[in-house]
Amino acid sequence: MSLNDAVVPNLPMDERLLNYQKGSTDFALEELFFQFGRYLLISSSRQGGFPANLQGIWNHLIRPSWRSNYTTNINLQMNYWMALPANLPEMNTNLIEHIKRLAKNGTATAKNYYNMRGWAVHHNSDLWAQTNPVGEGNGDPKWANWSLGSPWLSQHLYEHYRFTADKKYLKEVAYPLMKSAAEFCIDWLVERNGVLVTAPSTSPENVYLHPNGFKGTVTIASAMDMEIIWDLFTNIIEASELLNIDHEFAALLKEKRSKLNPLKIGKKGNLVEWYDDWEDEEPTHRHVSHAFALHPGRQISPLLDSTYANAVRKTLELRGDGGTGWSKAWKINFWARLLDGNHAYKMYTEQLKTSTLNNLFDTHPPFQIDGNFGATAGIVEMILQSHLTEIQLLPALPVAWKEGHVKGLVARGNFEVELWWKEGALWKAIITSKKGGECKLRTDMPLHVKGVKQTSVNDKLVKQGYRTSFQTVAGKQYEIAIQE
Ligand code: FUC
Repeated sequence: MSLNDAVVPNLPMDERLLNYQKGSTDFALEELFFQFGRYLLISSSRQGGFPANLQGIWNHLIRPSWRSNYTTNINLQMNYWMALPANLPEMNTNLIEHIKRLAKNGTATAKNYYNMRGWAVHHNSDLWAQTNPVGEGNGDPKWANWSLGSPWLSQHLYEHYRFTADKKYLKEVAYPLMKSAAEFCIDWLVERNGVLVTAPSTSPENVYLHPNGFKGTVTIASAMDMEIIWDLFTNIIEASELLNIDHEFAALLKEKRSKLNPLKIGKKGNLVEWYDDWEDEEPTHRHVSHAFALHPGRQISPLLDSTYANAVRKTLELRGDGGTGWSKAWKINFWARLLDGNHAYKMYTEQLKTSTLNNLFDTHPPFQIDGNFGATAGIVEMILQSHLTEIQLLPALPVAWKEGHVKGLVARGNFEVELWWKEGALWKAIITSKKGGECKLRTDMPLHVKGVKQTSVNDKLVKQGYRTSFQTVAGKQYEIAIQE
């Protein structure tokens, strides 16, 4: 990646960071932090080993913070968001292998704790793939009793397919594990007033103020629960169509999905986090779990429905731009998904200014590696998105990055993307099709694909309103130019 032809200042890193924190521009540092995230995953998730944990391989303490474990209500997942779009699929295999181990242990947990089918994973895990509820019987339920690790981790199983387009893997590895996680969810859901809810339910680590005067953490049907289950069911329905298998199960999931307690919009225009529109004890709480549907989910997008997208935007505004290192990193991704490049960039600069140590490690505080990985994923989201049905080129480019070039990013469908931009707008792109198939692009301007028949839909009133599609052949490169 290169931004604005940045020149590397001849200064040690601590001085560069200090200058940046005081307001100097350093686009080379912004590039470096992105590459550093990739380097950290290459170093801490070598193929054949374990997934990167809270401190990666850099923990130096005998009793590290949070035991340097795997926290599954955001942190483990954040570590791997960038693996596929930043072209490190080999590193992702450690996560997939660990999910297999979790599914094995989690089957016993689902059976022994709840007498349910499928596999369950709770809020903390470790090298031994622990899956049972944590807290030794007296942990605060806001973390100890969060039980939807298996559907969330199943998203990573499906995303591995979406990026690699490897149907054999989907059929043999991902699908059976996803289906088993869905069985747990089906058993976990209960019907109340004609809709399906989770009970008990929490919204990771947050506390609500009930109008009756008590503080609570346990509710039913938190928005995040509904969104995670929607995500898994949607992925399985899609996978069953792709593989042409298991149509009856897909039909059951369609029915269940349509009965999930609907997402609501609150009195402040916010997306409601709890069963009802209750206030938060800490309005700027670091977790923004109910925005899962925006990222890493794909249920809410300004390109799908502006009402819900505006509600998440309001929620993010109410939560504010503060938070721990990983919280800021998540917010880069959220704002990029809202197609607001300037706000995403603001979060990126905040990350570097207030949540980064002199050696460029993220700090919660203390040091926690997830913020590095989450920020790296956020940069990709600013430049390339493909979570909906199209590949979006420069969906959230900030004004500050006037010129740039990036290569080697990957879009779902297994398309490798190289692109250039000038004066804040796309100038040229080269797409390498790794698996063939239709390539569908979304941009802010009309495109011309050299040498192939293309179809175009142009709507300049909508952001990313130009849609161009063409058939590709595996192994071929396609040059995309801007239509003058
Ligand atoms: C979750 C977060 C904390 C911390 C810990 C490792 O519990 O709420 O902020 O990141 O994981």
